[in-house]
Amino acid sequence: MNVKSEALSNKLDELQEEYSKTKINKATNKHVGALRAKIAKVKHEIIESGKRAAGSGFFVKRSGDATVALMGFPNVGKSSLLNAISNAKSKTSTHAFTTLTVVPGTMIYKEAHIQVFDLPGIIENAHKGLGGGRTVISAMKSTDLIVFVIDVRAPDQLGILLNELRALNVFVNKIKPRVYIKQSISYPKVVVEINRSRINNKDVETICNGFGIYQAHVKIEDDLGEDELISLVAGRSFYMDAIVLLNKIDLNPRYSEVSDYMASKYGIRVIPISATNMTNLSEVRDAIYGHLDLITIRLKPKSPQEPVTPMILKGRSTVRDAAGKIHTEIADEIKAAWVTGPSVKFPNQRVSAEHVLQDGDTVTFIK
Ligand SMILES: Nc1nc2c(ncn2[C@@H]2O[C@H](COP(=O)(O)OP(=O)(O)OP(=O)(O)O)[C@@H](O)[C@H]2O)c(=O)[nH]1
Ligand SMILES: [Mg+2]
Repeated sequence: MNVKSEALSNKLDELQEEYSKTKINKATNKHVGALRAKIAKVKHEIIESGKRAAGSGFFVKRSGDATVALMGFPNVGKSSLLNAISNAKSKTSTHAFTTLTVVPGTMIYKEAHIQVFDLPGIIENAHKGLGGGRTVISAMKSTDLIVFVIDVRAPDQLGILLNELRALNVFVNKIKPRVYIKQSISYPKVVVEINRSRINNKDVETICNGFGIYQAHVKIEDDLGEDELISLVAGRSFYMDAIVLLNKIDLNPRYSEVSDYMASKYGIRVIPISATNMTNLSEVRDAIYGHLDLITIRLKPKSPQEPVTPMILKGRSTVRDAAGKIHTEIADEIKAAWVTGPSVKFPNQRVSAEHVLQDGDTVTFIK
């Protein structure tokens, strides 16, 4: 951790301690408001300094149709898992901190090329930069799915990992709350409109002021807490999908109790596995593919001499999206398509360019 981020993180600790010690009443109201705004500002600065630090960290080159990050404590078996489900040969060993950089591997599933990143182990206080944690987490943010790897003998590691992510404004398996901020000098102050949220108008105004927003209309459509609003206003929140792999189940015959406990405690999908014994790995591949929300379609050329080519798309893509993946010009020219498969009622059905495709469709573009 650099000197600046360390100073900021100490400052945040001090402010938060002061905040927790201050009794909230009429006399202290103003002071509390100012404290909250200060906290918001320091949090923002920490995130910004982390972003810069991450720039000098490892370079993660995206390739393929989607990317996935393996995240977990050191020595839980991330590298062993990567080697088992992809073409990678990441170094493994019996001691912690074996992997020190990002190791990519490609997992091919149903014709999708899914890039899996093996990341260095994360430890408690990673969000403050411990063990290079900030760099690891920022590399993770650029992926489409988090795959937590947890040692069956230490299930509560998951809670620590979730807290580390939360401290860097990564919200796991949560839908992004709808918050709209329209700044304009036509508003006398921060005008707040809340539909249903535990946060109140005054808090919203204070937080906005903390970020230099004094004249605006703020509309909050979903329930969210103070911290979440702060990171949204700072424009730094990330919403990511995640699953859990409970590894080394060969070491605990009562692993299914652990798995059930975690699933209910954290409300997350848990798959018990053994990376070294190759147990449940097909379920892992299936879950990764499923959570990435990908579909595979087939493009049928007009002349039967040319080959049919598979194409991977995000779920709910249209005929025009598929055309756009070949070339933006083609996307503009497409008027319709003939489709055979799950998204239509009969083979070679003519559909518009806005038709939503499904996994397993075969498509012929009509210009
Ligand atoms: N018994 C058992 N051991 C495993 C399993 N998976 C991994 N291991 C062992 O756990 C140790 C650590 O595995 P790694 O894959 O290097 O762990 P890692 O999470 O990549 O560790 P770092 O790179 O240090 O973060 C090695 O000795 C592995 O053989 C498993 O399913 N069962
Ligand atoms: Mg490793």
